[in-house]
Amino acid sequence: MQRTILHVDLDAFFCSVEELLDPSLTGRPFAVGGQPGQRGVISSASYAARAFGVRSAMPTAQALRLCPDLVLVSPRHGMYGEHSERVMSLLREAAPVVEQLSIDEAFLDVSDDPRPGSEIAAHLKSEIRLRHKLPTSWGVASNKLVAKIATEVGKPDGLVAVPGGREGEFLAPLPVQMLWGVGPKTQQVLAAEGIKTIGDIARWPAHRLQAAFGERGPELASTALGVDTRPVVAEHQPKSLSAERTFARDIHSQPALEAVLVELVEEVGQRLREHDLAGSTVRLKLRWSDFTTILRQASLPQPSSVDPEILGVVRALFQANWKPGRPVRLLGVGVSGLQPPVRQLDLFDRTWEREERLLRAVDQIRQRFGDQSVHRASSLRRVAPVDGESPGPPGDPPYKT
Ligand code: DCP
Ligand code: MG
Repeated sequence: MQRTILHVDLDAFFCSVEELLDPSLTGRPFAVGGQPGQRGVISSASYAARAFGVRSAMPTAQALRLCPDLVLVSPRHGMYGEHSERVMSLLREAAPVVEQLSIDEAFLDVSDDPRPGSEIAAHLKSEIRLRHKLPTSWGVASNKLVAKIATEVGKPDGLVAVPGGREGEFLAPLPVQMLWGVGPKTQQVLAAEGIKTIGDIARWPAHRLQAAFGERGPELASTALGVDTRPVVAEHQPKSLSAERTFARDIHSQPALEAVLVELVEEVGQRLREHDLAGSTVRLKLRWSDFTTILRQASLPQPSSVDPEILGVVRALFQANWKPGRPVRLLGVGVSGLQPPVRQLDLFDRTWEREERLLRAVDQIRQRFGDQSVHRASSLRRVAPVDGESPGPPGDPPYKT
């Protein structure tokens, strides 16, 4: 099946964010970068500055020689990170598979969407412009290689769609350095052979490519024709994972509330293990019946994805903050400080290993039969969430039935 891959890159990203905060910069030659006296370099150049030859990674002193009126803005990285995160979450809401490549660049696989890729890209482009006031360029193609080059070709504020089957034709007139993997060295070898465009590579006999580039030859030939089978791979690196329940009716029984905590920990623990992550900080969210909400957090002794370890901290937070008899409307459990799990196994104590094996088996069963199939005995006292299915157990009256 032919895939539909979108590539997006924000235009002059750091500069565009600066323009948001100081609209007087718009249209002017300016750049975000370090001071020339401190051997600063340019991070991002506005398109007006690029007309003078100013580019990213250029020493600021050189940029000022090219464009004496260049306005220099000091970088504010925290802010760029926040804007990037907003745009990336918009993309993640819109597409099932999003692979973020850098602070301002991502691939989206929208093959399952029946709409044409260019329509999806145009929609997202205007959403980002409308909601986040930032300009983007888009490439649409049947693979990552061609989509990324299409973005480059259309910059700034572009949208270039390459119809399936016409990848080679699209690439042919472009300079060889636009191909991934063609650095200055390869470019030199190609130039010596009179090869300047991607089409020149495609036309070159296979045996000559092989002679010049060895085993890279065939790869270069297929790349020049616009062939690329790499999948778009969503990075599974959330910042935190959480789960919460709002109750149909407020709950004031401690055992019932603690049973919900067990369920929430199981849910979060399962997702941690799915992502192959461990968390170092545990958060409890508790909303009283009058809607006042408290958030309390504590650190784990070591990063963990093991339910009983997380539950131990959650329970302690709950017991320290819950006021006996006071009705609760919502409970939530979150884990942050996520990182790949590192468990230094004590060679003589394999209990954690056993526990992890058990949890993984439970996760697999849940995947096959649905979430409600396996619970630890202690959480079998079920509580009905607002959007839940079954009412609470008998003997614990405050649930809506
Ligand atoms: N960046 C940097 N140093 C570099 C290259 C980039 O600090 N050598 C930062 C600043 C850029 C951001 O990363 O704003 C994104 O890089 P891009 O290569 O996408 O460059 P721009 O977004 O600035 O411009 P373009 O419109 O070409 O994408
Ligand atoms: Mg960019």
